[in-house]
Amino acid sequence: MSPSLVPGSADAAAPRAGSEFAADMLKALDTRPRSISPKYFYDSAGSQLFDAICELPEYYPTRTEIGILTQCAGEVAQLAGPRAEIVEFGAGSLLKIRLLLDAMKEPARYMPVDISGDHLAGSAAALRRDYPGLDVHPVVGDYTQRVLLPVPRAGGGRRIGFFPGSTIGNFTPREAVHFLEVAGQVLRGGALLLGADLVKDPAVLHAAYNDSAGVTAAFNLNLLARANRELGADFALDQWAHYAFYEPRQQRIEMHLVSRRAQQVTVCGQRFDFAEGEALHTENSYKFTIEGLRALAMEAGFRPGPVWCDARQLFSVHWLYAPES
Ligand code: AVI
Repeated sequence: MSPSLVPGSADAAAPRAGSEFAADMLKALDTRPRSISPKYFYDSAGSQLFDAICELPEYYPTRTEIGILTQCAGEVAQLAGPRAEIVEFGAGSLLKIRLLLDAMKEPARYMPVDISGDHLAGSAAALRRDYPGLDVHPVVGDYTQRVLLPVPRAGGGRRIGFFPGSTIGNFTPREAVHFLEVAGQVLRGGALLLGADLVKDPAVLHAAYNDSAGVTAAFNLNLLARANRELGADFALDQWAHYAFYEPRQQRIEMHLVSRRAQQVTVCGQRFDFAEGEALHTENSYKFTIEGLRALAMEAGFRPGPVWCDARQLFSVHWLYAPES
């Protein structure tokens, strides 16, 4: 399931020179250093590639987080209390939300917030079928901005936010604090259950973003393939290299696409020169210490609660109390 980092729209056959993707790609190519938001990875091909990444032996975050959630679901249910209303930021993974719903006492409402209505409709239908007593209420919107949610139900319990997968690591620290501030307003008086990948041996991180099957490389290169499909671009994919490395000072994985030779590329009818070795920066994936993540949450007005980790300290799941007012 895609992490729904406010994904772009699905594939389109015709070039759409006026789209947000077009504007952001042209801006990225015109600026130095060249850099574009990772949200453009997630067209339908990119979302499928991301699902495949989550299954890779080297990509530990998904299965580690599922293991932690399986272990802590009972405690989370206690903290949440009866008749909780769950707000998931992104349409998310059905498996992860089911782990919580199965442990909770009479969960009252589930509100996934995602920019892609199609994505939401699919998961909502499956959950309605399996949890007949649950009010499944998808909300189409950009969860990094203030979204309008239905008023709390009469007699309902606490509002609990859910933001798994360490998608918070794909934001800049400033964007992360902004997201948490927005989430804090939505969850007022409730709490947020947040998944965050941890700082660790760089070799483990390196392998996770440079898998031997080349799926992460295909995921990165799909950005150029998407530009070819949607923007009438002419990126020759075999002339670009996937480059991912851990930058310890910033505690982040950086992903880039590096030009294998001097070349010219046309995007939306405009020409751009790339020197050999010149790069387009496509993603940051920040890693956190437990204290660092808690400090970030406090900056946005949350009060840190319990934290759960796996035995190898690869990944963390945080209970964060939202501001009261
Ligand atoms: C969605 N996000 C948390 C993933 C990550 O690990 O930063 C995206 C990803 N990029 C390469 N592999 C996975």
